[in-house]
Amino acid sequence: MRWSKALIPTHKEDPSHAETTSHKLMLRAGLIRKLTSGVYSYLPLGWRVLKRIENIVREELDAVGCQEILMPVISPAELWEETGRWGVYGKELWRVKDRNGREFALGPTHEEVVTDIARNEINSYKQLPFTVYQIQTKFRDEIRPRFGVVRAREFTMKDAYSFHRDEESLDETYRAIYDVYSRIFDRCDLVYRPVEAATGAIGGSSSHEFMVLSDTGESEVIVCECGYAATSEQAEGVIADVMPVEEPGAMEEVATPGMKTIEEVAGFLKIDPWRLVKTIVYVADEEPVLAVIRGDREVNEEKLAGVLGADIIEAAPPAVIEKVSGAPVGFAGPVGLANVRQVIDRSVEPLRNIVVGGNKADTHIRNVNHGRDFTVASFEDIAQIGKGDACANCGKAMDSFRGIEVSQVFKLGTKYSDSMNATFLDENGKAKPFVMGCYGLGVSRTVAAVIEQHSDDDGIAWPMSVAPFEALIVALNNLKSDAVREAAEKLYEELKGLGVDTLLDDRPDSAGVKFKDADLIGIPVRVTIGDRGLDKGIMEVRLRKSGEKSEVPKENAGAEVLAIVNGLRG
Ligand code: 9G3
Repeated sequence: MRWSKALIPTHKEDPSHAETTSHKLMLRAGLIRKLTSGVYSYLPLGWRVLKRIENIVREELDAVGCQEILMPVISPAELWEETGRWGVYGKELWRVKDRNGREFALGPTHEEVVTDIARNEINSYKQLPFTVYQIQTKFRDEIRPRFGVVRAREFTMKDAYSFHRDEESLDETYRAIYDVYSRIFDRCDLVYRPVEAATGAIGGSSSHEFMVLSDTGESEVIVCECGYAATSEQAEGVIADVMPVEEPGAMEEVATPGMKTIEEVAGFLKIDPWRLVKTIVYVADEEPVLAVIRGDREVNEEKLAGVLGADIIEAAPPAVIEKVSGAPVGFAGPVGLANVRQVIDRSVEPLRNIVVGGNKADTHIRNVNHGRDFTVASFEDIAQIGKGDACANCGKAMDSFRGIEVSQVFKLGTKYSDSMNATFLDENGKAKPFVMGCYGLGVSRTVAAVIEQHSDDDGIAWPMSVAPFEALIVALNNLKSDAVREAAEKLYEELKGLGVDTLLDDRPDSAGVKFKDADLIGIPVRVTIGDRGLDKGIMEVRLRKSGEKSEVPKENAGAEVLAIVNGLRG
């Protein structure tokens, strides 16, 4: 491609609204342009990278026998009603109507559609297992799209679905795809970490996410040197603080006028935040529930939902809090509310003489002791676990890092085949529901993840495996110097003939502009052709990532550059 004819609108300045490195650089290097909130166009460079990553995904999935298909973006509401998800998902499910007023979903994922295909086409155990995948545009009407393509409302996902006669067969595919993802991200030159993940509303028995390490990643990953790793939604662990052993004191109400927050009350009563045990009112499957936890810790709603066996769990609105506690927001507590279901975090067990809300306006109670002043049937683990907490496996203090979730694998079990009556006949002619797995990989999100890990102050430094071009020829002063123009054209044709994806910067711009742009768009191998070099019979080669420079003889430049590109192709 000739730059003078290409649509590569680079910018010197960071766009003010972009917060992350990848978002800034994808805009500055002319890879994407925003159409509307969370919706992007991919310009030539962005599109080429997307295609490079898609092809790596295809090669690796095809190599393990997955079959590529393409399902419709749009699917009828009736299908989503069969699994109950039309109602479960709120505004995030992008719904549209056709000319007759019939309702449809713009697909955020395709469990329903693919299970419909399976129930119509597969009827014997002999046809199992099989795995299909698609690379397709997904729609999720995010409440707050941000970070460019990382949390977009329209994005490209590879989503795969596997069908099995039993869990054992599913486990084999789960492991195979897990290994495929490792190969894909290795080939994309990404530093990643598979972690245990919450299955969430999708259901199913287990799940892993692949996290690409990035300081601006939205996910927090808790890790231990023993190998344990999990997202903060899911992380198990022990709050290992040693608490002072105290004799239980006499319970007494204290006036805490207008003090609602932990800081205000702890400050006023001159106590440590951990001693002020907070009570958060939730509504789980329409029932009020009190979650009781140390004042300096947060409730993990995934875990609370798990303890309650609830599908839908939400923090109670003020009206419910007042009704349940008989007090304004900020004064709820476990004492005297035995009629409301209470879940007490196990971090409360070692505490003595705690302070809790008094279930009365402007009132707290001090010297409260569980067992005596409120009953605890069993202590549960509902705490958000983080850096510094003890590993549940080995007891060591855990660490944390931030990451971008680029893919996820799920064991779905029969959740979808049961609700959609998707069955096959086993050896004995008995109808059985498919056991399913599903596997996602955010292709457009991976573009951003690569930039997060392969960029510097000058711009993007693409790994050769996903670069939009493999070599960039920078012709200096090319409009005035015939020698430069001819040598550049010759090398361009030669490299293309040798199968090297080459971009020729034949623009009339100055050397400074060309070198700045070269560093910004990050093509791995840059060949500079200028009069001074030609006079010495050489061309300068510079590797974008290392900055390493070398000279190649102008006669043999094509073969020399090919050798360098091959060295980086791996
Ligand atoms: C929805 C909406 C958003 C969603 C889902 C459904 C996430 C939903 C989870 C998955 C699970 C796997 C196949 C590929 C890999 C991920 N957000 N999930 O099911 F209706 Cl609006 O998508 N699906």
